[in-house]
Amino acid sequence: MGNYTFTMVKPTAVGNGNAAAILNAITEGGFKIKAMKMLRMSKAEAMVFYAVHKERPFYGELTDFMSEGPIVAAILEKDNAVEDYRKLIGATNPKEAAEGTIRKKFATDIQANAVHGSDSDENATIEGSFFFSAKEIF
Ligand code: FUP
Repeated sequence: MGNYTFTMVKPTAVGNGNAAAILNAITEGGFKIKAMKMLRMSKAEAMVFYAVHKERPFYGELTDFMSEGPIVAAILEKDNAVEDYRKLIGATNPKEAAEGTIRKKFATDIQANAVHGSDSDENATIEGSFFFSAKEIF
């Protein structure tokens, strides 16, 4: 069990002014912020980040969406971080997300689902390194 996960507050949630409320829910959920930045991904960067989904029918739309405005990227620390964070955010489709989860509260649909959360320790490391250099992680 790893102690780190990686998250992004997605463009719609940032655009709706919900980034601070989401970060508050994350820290209230027991996660420490080890690294954080606001940036806009290029389409090319989004295509690299989501390369695991390149055969999926939603790949084009997803990478357009993720590059249409700024995101907040962060590395989070907690015991059992990956699993606990996925519990805090809820199911990918907000219609299936449990009451009280971040996606239930802030997501509009399966694409604009408010936040990303890594699905494994290995991907948490890969995704964190995509956005942060060693001197940006505390
Ligand atoms: P999650 O790990 O919960 O973020 O979900 P997935 O890895 O299954 O999906 C990655 C992203 O693809 C989701 F955040 C939203 C997007 N997606 C769609 O846009 N349509 C779909 O049908 C499924 C996922």
